[in-house]
Amino acid sequence: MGIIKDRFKEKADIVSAEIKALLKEHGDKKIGEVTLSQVYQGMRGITGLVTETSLLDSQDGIRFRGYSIPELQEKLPKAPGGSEPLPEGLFYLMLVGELPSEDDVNHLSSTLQRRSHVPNHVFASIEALPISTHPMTQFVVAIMALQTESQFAKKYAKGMNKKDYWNATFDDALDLIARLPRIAAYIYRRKYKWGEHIQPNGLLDWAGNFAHMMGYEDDGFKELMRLYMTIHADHEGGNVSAHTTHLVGSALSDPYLSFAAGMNGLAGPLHGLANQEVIKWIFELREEIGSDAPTKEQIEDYVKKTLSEGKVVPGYGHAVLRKTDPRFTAQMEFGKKHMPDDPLVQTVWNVYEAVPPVLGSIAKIKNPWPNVDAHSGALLVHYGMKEYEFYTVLFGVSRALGVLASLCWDRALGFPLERPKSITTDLVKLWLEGKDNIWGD
Ligand code: NMX
Ligand code: MLT
Repeated sequence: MGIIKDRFKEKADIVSAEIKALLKEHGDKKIGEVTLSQVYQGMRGITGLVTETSLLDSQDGIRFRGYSIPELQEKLPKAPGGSEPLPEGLFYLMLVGELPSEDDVNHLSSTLQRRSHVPNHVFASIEALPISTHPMTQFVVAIMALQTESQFAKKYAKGMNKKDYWNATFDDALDLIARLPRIAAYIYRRKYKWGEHIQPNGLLDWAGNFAHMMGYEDDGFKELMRLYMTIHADHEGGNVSAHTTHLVGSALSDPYLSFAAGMNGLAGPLHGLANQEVIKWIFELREEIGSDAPTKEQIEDYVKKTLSEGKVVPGYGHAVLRKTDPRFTAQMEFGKKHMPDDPLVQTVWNVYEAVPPVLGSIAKIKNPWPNVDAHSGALLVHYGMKEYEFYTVLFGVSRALGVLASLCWDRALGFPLERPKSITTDLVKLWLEGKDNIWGD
């Protein structure tokens, strides 16, 4: 790991010096104005965070260190015989800020293999939970149990110089990323495959080995996992899982504690749990109309029914995006290449035609287009993974790449405790009456 760690530190030192100079000269410049509505409505559009790993554009979608998803598919190293990017390569890109060579990615793959040992008490903690426990709860419990291994926590307890925080964070991030596939696969096999576990294959890449440990040997599924783990990895810093990991990390909680917190956010239905909700919604639609191939009209009626019951249409809408999510498009392309005749995948495409006009006709909905979660489940079902409650765990394993790379940057740049100001409605009323200045000290 030495080489990649050294490259990261070298880059971080340069950026750190740049930020110092930038703040010295421009620290007083205003970056925006905040309205009362923004304060009450989820802080939409308020720029308040720095996240180096990726940037989201409302029209074009996500770019990782400047690279779009099709560019990553072209430029990142692939597995032998494969055509999807290796997610290890994206991790390197987010961490170091440069595209990796094949050797860099092979080095990272074997480092992750070497560091993937999961202690027995983690499996025992999972086993202590009822089998009915939601996979995301099992996942978070396992991450918390693994916190016993945190090098950051141990070094901090002994007394660590703040200049060394980044180093221990880097080691914890690598260890966690190495171990998560084993933990996730264990939960999957425990809950859905009668506890028949599969040992890792040390010759495979990170995502290929994850597919193998879950029991999927199909090359198509392994390629899907490489694409899936790449496109779900990061979505700039304001989304719930990234922001939570960053916020908790800002208290110098170690990477295990911080990541577990982020995963609790990912488990919410408006965030990562939406991927299970989408496939559940489509299964219920098929059940209700008694057909595997609902027509556009039947889908439209079902959307209207969902809305009339006061529910959201899962997989559609976004807090930032205002166009079709390029992560949806990448999955659609994968579907066209590998399974164009699959009826469930075709239903996802019909839903894509039917939903936007309905949601677009409702004034309050800012984005009627699909997000990443609208497509992923159908591809997984195609390869036999029908257990949709598990889907958010896959999202979580991938999200580790982005949020933990960001945590390394947070520590290397010495970012402080995050603590925004809050106000009360009584104070707002006084301010509106001219009796108090809520923006004052
Ligand atoms: N179905 C029904 N209503 C919707 C939808 C939708 N798909 N999207 C937005 N709205 C409603 C929203 O609930 C809100 O209603 P109200 O004022 O009554 O509370 C109104 O439209 C305005 O919302 P927006 O400003 O357009 O969206 P916001 O930024 O608040 O929320 C989401 C973004 C993603 C939470 C929202 O679009 C949603 O709930 N979508 C469905 C769940 C989903 O797919 N989440 C996954 C997001 C991606 N991810 O993986 O994290
Ligand atoms: C994500 O990938 O985190 C989601 O699209 C949600 C977001 O960006 O707010």
